[in-house]
Amino acid sequence: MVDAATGEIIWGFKGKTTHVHSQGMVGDIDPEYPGMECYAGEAKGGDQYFLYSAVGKRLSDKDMGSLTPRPVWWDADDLKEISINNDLIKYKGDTLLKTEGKVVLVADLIGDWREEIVTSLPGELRIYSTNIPAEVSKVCLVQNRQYRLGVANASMGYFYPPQPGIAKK
Ligand SMILES: [Ca+2]
Ligand SMILES: [Ca+2]
Repeated sequence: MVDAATGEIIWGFKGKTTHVHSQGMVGDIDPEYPGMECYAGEAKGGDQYFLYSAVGKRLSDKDMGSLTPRPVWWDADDLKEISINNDLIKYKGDTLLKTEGKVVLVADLIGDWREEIVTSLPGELRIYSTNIPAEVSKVCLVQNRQYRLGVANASMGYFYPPQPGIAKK
């Protein structure tokens, strides 16, 4: 974790690593720890996994089942669910959805603040959208410039889920 303004390292893993995969996951998945959790794992000969709280507490060293879990706002609470392979799960909880095909995009396409999951199958592009009613109304995420750039970037090769920016105070 690096201070974006100065480049100063705030926290990190101090042990030896082999090849930490360039993708991981950042999202608020665990209500016990404020803010967004961070996950990564090793590929190419390494077997370590890292789940940290926003302030750098190591929460787990277990494999989540993918080097590229995708955080998704799916149900109606503030926490993100996680798309891992073809399961959409709540962290430490239930499976909410099973998808088919390769996940190629997670984005708020339809316009409330929950996100759709787009998958690719032979001859088919499929969009999964939540059917869980929300009791809170929020501005759709693509109104946020940083998020919109993230969605656009997802069409250019490696897919990294978009994150909304935070207004500067
Ligand atoms: Ca959290
Ligand atoms: Ca949620």
